[in-house]
Amino acid sequence: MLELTTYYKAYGEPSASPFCVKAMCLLRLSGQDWRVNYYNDPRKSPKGKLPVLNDNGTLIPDSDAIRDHLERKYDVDFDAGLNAEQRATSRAIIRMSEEHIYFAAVCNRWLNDENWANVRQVLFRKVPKIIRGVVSARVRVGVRKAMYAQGMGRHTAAEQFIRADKDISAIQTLLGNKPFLFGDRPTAADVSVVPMLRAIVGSSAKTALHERVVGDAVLMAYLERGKDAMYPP
Ligand SMILES: N[C@@H](CCC(=O)N[C@@H](CS)C(=O)NCC(=O)O)C(=O)O
Repeated sequence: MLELTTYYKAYGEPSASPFCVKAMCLLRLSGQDWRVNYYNDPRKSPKGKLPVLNDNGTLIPDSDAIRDHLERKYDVDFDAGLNAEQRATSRAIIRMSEEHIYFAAVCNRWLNDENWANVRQVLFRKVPKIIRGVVSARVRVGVRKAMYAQGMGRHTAAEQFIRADKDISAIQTLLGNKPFLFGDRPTAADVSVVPMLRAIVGSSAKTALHERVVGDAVLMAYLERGKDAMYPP
């Protein structure tokens, strides 16, 4: 049996982490039987992050490695039907989503003071109330340092928005009027993009980034379609 360790549900998503949701989508689309193991502390996982897939005792950390594993071991091709150029574009979309939009989303969620009270309440709900303030503040300091080191945290919220806005526009252009990024059915790029943008939709504060996604009916219809087609039932 395949078991996926992920963060708990939050903001209407099956996990607080878009990477965990992505891994759930990969598992659903793979057609394999799997179950979820909710856990909020990534420190003991092989790379100190979640998701982690346990395939009969073999641990596979990282959603990209989970994809490779499913494709190799279970003979799945998440980009079936795509030609070489489309596969290359897919890889670029995934990188833009996971290595750029993601960091704008993290800053929006964790570092925006308008969001913080809600984030602390939702993401730290399993932490006893008496230590919740201390624990959440410590984690937030870690996120701030990580975002500074990565680079996104060096920009103001307005600058972060300008950067993410261009990426979202690129996704909209690539999507056009199609149901999914490469046609009528979801492929690996949708598996990455949909949870990432839906994590922004879940932001409790009406930030510019949140409004950018929520305010676009075509994009919102795409995210809803993606949820129906890829999310765990
Ligand atoms: N490249 C990884 C990224 C996973 C990741 O960044 N997970 C975050 C949550 S969204 C995490 O567990 N962070 C914990 C930490 O950095 O301490 C993947 O694709 O799985």
